[in-house]
Amino acid sequence: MTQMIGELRSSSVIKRHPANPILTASQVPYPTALTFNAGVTKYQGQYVMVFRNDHGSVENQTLEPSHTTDLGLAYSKDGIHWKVQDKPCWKLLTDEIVRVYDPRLTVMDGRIYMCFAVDTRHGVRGGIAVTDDFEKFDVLSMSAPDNRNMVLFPEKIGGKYVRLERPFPVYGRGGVDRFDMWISNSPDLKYWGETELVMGVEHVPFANDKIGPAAPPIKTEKGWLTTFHAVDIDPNRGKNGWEATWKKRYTAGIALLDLENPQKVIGMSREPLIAPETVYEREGFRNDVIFPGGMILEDDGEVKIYYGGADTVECLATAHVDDLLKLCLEGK
Ligand code: BMA
Repeated sequence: MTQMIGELRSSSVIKRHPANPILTASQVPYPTALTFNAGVTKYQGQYVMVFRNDHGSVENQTLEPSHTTDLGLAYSKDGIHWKVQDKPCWKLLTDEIVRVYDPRLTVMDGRIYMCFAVDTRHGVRGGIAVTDDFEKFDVLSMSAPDNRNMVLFPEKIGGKYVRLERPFPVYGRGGVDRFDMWISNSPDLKYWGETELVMGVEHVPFANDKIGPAAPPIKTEKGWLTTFHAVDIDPNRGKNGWEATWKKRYTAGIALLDLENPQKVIGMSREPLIAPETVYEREGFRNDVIFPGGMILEDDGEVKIYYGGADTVECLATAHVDDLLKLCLEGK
């Protein structure tokens, strides 16, 4: 029997930006219905965002299961106000790939690496591409199904590239969602292995369904600070969004991983960092979804956390890095 989680509140260290939602479909100069789950980083002196566009009709609620998705591009000088480019930057549709979504950006050695998910006719896969200009993307690797939510650490650790990831071992986890956070490494970003478990869903007190990596980790003196998404399910939720069957809630958690051995969790907040509370998080295509995809540590210690709200819009929350570290270390 699944244990129900009940009411959840965001941590008091989090401030939602007053300009939220910071990006909506209305700011996009080409057809899109939902604009959310962005990867965000700083590159060449400005903020850059690659966001997910889901097409279809919001009014007619024709978004699932036949909708298609592409990735849009926006730039910003302050990380708050965004100028969306006049066309999507990536579609990646083939006979086999049905859609590309949930980009995450990591800058390494002056290049942008983008992790992404694809739905294919033979399973869900996660890929890594590299670009210098958001016009040409070279795909470096694609996982076996079913795996996604990959995020790259921004530097090599122990001489290897490292990523967090979230395979979906349905058969081995009793035929239901019981999905966990894993880590792999690679000598070249192409071949991935030495895969190990980082955190199980049962380790997160505010999840009863699944967890997965959220934004790419940031480096601090105390360890790698990393967000994750945590999902709880409640069959009593009723119709919870535009989809008749949606019974889940997505919150954001925060954890601290060891600098040299990031498989090791140093600490984790026992409570969610961000739980759905505002109208743009509580009501949309899927109600009650917080889905972080970007985290930036500013020079003054402010951490910007970008997240999709209700699978509909893109939002920003901030916190001081010391407060985030404290949450993780107190929760050990
Ligand atoms: C996950 C992914 C995300 C989405 C979330 C909530 O499984 O599909 O893209 O934001 O569900 O619907």
